Amino acid sequence: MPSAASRVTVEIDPPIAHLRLDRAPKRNALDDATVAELKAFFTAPPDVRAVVLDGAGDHFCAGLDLAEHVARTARDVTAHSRGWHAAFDAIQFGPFPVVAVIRGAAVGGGFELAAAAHVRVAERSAFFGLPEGQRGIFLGGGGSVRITRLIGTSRVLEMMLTGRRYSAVDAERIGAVHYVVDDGAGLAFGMQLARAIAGNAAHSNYAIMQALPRIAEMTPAEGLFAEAMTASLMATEDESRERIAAFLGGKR
Ligand code: 1HE
Repeated sequence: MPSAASRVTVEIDPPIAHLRLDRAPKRNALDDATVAELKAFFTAPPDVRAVVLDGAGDHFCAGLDLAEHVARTARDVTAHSRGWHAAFDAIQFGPFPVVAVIRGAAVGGGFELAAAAHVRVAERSAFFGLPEGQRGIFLGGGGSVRITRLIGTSRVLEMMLTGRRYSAVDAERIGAVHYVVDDGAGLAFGMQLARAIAGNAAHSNYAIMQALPRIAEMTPAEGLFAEAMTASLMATEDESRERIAAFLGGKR
């Protein structure tokens, strides 16, 4: 049953939820209402095992709603940025993996939003840019942390200075997206990936999305210890034993 919210449409087809930024006339620019709806979804999630996130119309997301931003004071901008951090953290470190399907623009905050997802599928029309320098602003939705980790600080710096846009194919080359598919094929492919993800043990998916990025920030010694602890917690779940036994019993 589809349920329409004002900015984000949620459609549940168990075990997958399909979230769609639904503000095509403004190219799905992220105003406060949209970010609040995204955060609300991920902090009080329905009983699903994976999410597909895309945008209505020809563009995934035009980033920050610039019309809302013009009158903000320095203090407002800090609070706004921290609000985005909380919302995008709720996505990255939420209850289930998120597959972003990107067509057209994923620029500024739109790229930052895509970077908070766990798997990124780009249709050939997709392009990625960070026009903050052109607008006289800066990243504020976690891009300094997440996008730099995806493609490296040097590339982010160069994109921001020169206004360079990466095509879908180039985005895959530099590690910004995992897949490039034909125009119009993204949602079906994203759903297929989400169903594969949902077929994993939920506790493993949770550990993969929660532990891996944190371990990546640890010293090697800390990381190896955290990895061993995570491994022991995962492997001793009843479901893990059942899955391993099923494999050994010939089930593929
Ligand atoms: C917007 C926004 C927006 C479009 N805020 N209203 N983001 C940007 O600098 C990107 C700005 N947008 C664009 O570059 C283009 O709109 C697109 C390449 C995404 C799409 O182009 P196009 O030709 O299909 O659409 P358009 O004609 O540019 O825009 C259609 C409408 O959406 C128009 O409004 P209208 O009332 O005149 O019809 C635009 O004003 C509106 N619109 N993008 C507000 N972003 C927390 S820090 C994050 C920092 C950033 O994200 S900086 C990057 C901001």
